[in-house]
Amino acid sequence: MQLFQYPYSHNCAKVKIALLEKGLTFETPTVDSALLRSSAFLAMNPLGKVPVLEDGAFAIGESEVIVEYLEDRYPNPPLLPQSAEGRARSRWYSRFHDLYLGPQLSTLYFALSDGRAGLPEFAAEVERLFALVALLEAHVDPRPYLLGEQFTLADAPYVLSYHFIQILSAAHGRPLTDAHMPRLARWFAVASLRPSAASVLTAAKAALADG
Ligand SMILES: N[C@@H](CCC(=O)N[C@@H](CS)C(=O)NCC(=O)O)C(=O)O
Repeated sequence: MQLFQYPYSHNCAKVKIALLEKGLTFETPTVDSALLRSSAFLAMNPLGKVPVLEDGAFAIGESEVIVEYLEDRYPNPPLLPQSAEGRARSRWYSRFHDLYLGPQLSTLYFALSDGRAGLPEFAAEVERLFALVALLEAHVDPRPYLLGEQFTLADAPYVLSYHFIQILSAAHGRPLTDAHMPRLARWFAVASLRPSAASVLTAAKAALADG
């Protein structure tokens, strides 16, 4: 199995965590812009974006589609709760991440990589990150994971994004620390100890340090 990816991408991190949690063996080829635009890659994902999972003759893109595929194809250990309500709650966290928090982090990340972090034009974007984090902080009640005792797909996307919340807010001059989000900090203190999370965080931090 191959996961085409960027090591510092929160979308790719989510899939890597799901693969590791399921004990699957996979390789993680890092893509470059030439590969993303190649006809072979576009045949796997016409959007020309990572992550893309290749599993034998089957290939698919979009992080949430991939983790749902993994759950269907390799159901043990499960990463979704049994109940319809639990599965819906898990998908709420995934959607909140993918549609709101993740894109906001990407906006602030691109400002940083373009050398525009902290400029006044991004003040409203930082404010929007604060609002999203406050909304999430008010909603969560980790016990110790977002849905209770089981680590699920609800938790997976937030592992790397929690780190990004801290480093990007600091880079833009308005650090969001554990003290601003104590419930999320409590969740991260437990979730980040999982081997899957620790491995993804280590790889992402090394890639970010390399520039
Ligand atoms: N909704 C997609 C987002 C994928 C995405 O934006 N991937 C970025 C990396 S995080 C990418 O491949 N960017 C390369 C490009 O757009 O050229 C998912 O969840 O997989």
